[in-house]
Amino acid sequence: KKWAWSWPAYLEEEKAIASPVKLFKEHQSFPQSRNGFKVGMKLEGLDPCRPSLFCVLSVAEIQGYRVRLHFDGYLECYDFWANADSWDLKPAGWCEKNGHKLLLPKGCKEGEFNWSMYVKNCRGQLAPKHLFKSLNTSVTPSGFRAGMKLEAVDRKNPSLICVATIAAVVDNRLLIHFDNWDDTYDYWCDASSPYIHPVGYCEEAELTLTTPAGKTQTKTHVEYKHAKSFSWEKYLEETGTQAAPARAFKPRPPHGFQIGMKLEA
Ligand code: MLY
Repeated sequence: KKWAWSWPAYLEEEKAIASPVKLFKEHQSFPQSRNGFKVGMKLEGLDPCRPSLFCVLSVAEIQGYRVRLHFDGYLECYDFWANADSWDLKPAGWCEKNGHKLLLPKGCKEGEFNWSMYVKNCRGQLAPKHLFKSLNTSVTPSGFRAGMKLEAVDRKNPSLICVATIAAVVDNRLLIHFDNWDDTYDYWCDASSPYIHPVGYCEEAELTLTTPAGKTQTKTHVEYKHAKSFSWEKYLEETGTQAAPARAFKPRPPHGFQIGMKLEA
């Protein structure tokens, strides 16, 4: 006999209740709720595996409020899902306007790419500007400025907190760059991100601060990690830079977690 799985039977068996529908927002409840994007529309967006690099993308699939995005000219295995209102999605032309590099569709030559020609040639359609929520909401300036120094988590090596610089600021998003490292480690994050800390945080938290790799490149970051000689005060003076002011960092409520606590993840 075939046994068909069903929610009502399952809930009864488990003596469980379904989360009440009224607790969900419209875009969570209705699969047909539209986010405005359509399959085939083209846009610019951040590569989640390289979160400092904007790329030419096409909408490949839509599921409720989420969209699957495809890198033009690349294999489907790189496709990724994003929320329709994500800051990481931008209309065509945004990078040029804001002075950021755009990864072109595979095969396109630098300097020969032009959005209007491109969509015409592939009979595509640009995603219209009004679909991008992050462009249409005003933000209160965060106090962070390009050039300021801070301590930031290296997302490729997430156990490291390192000496870093704000390379760019747009809205309340910061482009984080690691001093004396190439830009493959760079990433955009929110001003309220737990990845970033004010100068002096590691010392206060008794954590090891990973200091900038030496200019000679003879020492690895591991050796520098144990270098006792690094001083923020000296470094800021030497580089003629400024620390990001502590007041720009938003306090977060205490989380209550303690070492050893069990949970499901
Ligand atoms: N294993 C890598 C770690 C690089 C860390 C870079 N961060 C600090 C930006 C290496 O030694 O090359």
